Amino acid sequence: MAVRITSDQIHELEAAANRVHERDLDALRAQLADRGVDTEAVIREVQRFSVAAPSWALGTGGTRFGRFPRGGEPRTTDEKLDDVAALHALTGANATVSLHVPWDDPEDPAALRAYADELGIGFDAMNSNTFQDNPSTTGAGVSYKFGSLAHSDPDVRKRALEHNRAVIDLGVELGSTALTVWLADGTNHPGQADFRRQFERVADGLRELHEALPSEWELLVEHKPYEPAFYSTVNSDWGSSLLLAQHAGERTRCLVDLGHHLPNANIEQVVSRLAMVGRLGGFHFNDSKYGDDDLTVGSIHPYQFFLIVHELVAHGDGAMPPVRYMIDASHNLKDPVEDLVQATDRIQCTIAQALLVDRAALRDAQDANDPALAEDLLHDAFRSDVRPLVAEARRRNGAALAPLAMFRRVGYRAAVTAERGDDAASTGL
Ligand code: RM4
Ligand code: MN
Ligand code: MN
Repeated sequence: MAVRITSDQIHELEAAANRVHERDLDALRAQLADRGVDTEAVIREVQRFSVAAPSWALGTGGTRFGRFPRGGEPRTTDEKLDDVAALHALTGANATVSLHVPWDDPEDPAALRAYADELGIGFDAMNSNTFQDNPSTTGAGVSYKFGSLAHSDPDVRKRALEHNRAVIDLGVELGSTALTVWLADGTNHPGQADFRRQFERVADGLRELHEALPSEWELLVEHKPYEPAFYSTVNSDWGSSLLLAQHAGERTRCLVDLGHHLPNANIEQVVSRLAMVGRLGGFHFNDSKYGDDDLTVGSIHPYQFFLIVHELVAHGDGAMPPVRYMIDASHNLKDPVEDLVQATDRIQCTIAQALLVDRAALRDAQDANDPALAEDLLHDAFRSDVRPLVAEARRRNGAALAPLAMFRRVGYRAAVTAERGDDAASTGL
């Protein structure tokens, strides 16, 4: 019997904490009212927001130097859904899961969908995997060692397209409406392949995929500058990604993984550009110090993350615009669910902070060429402690005031470890 966390249970366990919360909330409300902030609007927007959990990050991640699994990892996609349901109960903001195929390879998609429905979880973008050979998708005589959609061999390209189409078919059965394509295609050695021919093959492959999209579906292309390809990547940056999206068709948009930029890239400006031309498709939230570190979003560069969310809220005219929000992380040390709780909390807090920016005053300061004032307007919002507003949004959604503490209090990991065992291995990163 799966372990469930319920709103009633949370409510009961947090009864005593409510008084302190209300005191903090009243104090903050009074302060923000003086600044002319509509706190109810901020709470409502945080309540409305949801971010998909990555199915591939519910188990322990690893590096090429090792992996240190913990107990109670989900053994099946059903058990991954159980973990997402627990996460959603705690945060009120993870109503969907993003699957990765064939790491997730359900035998009975209708049954999986029915189970997700029962848990109140939906399916966000599907992810295809043509970066690993897998007998069930690659087949005999074909390998992605030298690429997939960019491969010189038409058979390999055909197989990669077939896999992507199969992922779309599975997504249709699950009620998803998007496919995210991240390719490892590239080169490790100068001269290994022709940049242009590789790019053209990928562009044509994506166009074929676009043609195969059901109505209501969109295709997301995700760029990444390096890894596993160490010399060149076909979809290496937002410019390449935009070219690919434009070539593929109008329902193809660019997905921005926050860890997929070379050091010091101005990601908030990338977001602004893509949004401006209607090609911003979604996000993979995470943070990084050096490369694609897949650390908790906001843990290394919280101000940069704030500036990104500020661009979004400005673009959405005071609301998070309707693109796809997903977390993409790898949990080598932390409990995966704990990290996802933290990531979701950081996103919720950053949305609340970005909503505090006085955008009319900012525009005036920009037009008056007053960079000091403009910066202070951002700084005032970023320095605000919005945690009581976020806790209130969660409380109103039936979730926890303090989700990490609640996760520990209900003993979720111990309970699932008793059920799933100490050495359960999850598929994924
Ligand atoms: C990649 C990229 C993709 C993810 C894989 C597992 O670096 O971020 O989004 O699907 O990792
Ligand atoms: Mn990603
Ligand atoms: Mn990545």
